[in-house]
Amino acid sequence: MTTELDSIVGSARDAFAKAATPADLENAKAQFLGKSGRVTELMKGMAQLSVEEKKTRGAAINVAKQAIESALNERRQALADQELEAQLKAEALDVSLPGRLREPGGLHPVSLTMERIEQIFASMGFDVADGPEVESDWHSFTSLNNPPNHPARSMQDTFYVDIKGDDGIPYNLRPHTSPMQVRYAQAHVKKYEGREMPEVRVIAPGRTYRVDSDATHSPMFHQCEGLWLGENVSFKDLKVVFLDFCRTFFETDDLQLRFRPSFFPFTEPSAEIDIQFQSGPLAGKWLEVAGSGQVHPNVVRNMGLDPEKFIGFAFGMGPDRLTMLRYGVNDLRLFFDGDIRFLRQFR
Ligand code: 2NL
Repeated sequence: MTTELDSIVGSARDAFAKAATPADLENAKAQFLGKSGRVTELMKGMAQLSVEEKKTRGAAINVAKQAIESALNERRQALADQELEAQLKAEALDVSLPGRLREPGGLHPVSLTMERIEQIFASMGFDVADGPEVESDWHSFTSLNNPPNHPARSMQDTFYVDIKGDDGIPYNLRPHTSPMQVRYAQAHVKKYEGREMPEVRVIAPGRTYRVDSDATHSPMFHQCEGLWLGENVSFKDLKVVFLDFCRTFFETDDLQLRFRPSFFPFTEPSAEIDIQFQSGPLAGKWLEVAGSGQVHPNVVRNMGLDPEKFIGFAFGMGPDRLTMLRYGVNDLRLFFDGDIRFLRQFR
């Protein structure tokens, strides 16, 4: 008798131990404690026994039943622990893993220069004008006193697109930002229609294009032009404005300016502007930083102004070159390679 119960308890323990999942375990439980489980069957078999026999037999079956239940609970707990452990392992957060570093971004060095130029000229009362990079032939050349087939056009040889303007001449990628100054001046004149217009004072920063590519020339480069037209604006004003700009831009008063006679179709007279630092790594060398001149009467007229009344100056400079000078960069192409190791130095 005892051996039979012992063997049932033993096989229950074996069955529970073999159950690999809670579902397996519940199935195994049914084989012993379920409606037609082996323990339940033993209880049913007690019906014919005498009261005395029922007592001892019942007690023995109960001991066996409790042993099976406690084996069951033990196994349930073990499986639950096992499951929890697997889950913890799977969902583990490794708090020792270093975070993914998101470095702060920054402006491109040439953009820093552009913003700096805009801010300095704005402080001198210049408007900042922004406009199309694909231009009509009239805006890029003819309005600037550079008619079709004029040899001076080769100074600003640029790229053309497959779209023709009203004049039958293809649109171009602007070789300078002067067309924007012509646009700005025309719009400014219109705004003052019928009223006295005091002056035009504007800079035009932006991307420009020319057929040129080496260590100091890129087919796409930046330019910032300036224009100041009024009733009595002279070369003296150009000198003051440009010297003030250079000293603020390079953060030094230890700087000389030199105007060297030159030629541009849109100015007469024309001059290259050179600067020389009196101290620092670039001291003693004349560095060309801009072209300039008194705006040609034809150009003033093309802006919708009377050249007998309005006179002034214009200049054009290269922010790429200014950036090279300010930071000591020796190859222009570094600005356009997009190498993060170079660019992050300006952050
Ligand atoms: C250069 C030469 C220059 C101008 C740009 C200009 C603009 C208008 C009218 C007259 Cl709207 N002139 N711009 C004048 C002289 C020189 O730039 O090679 N710069 C890097």
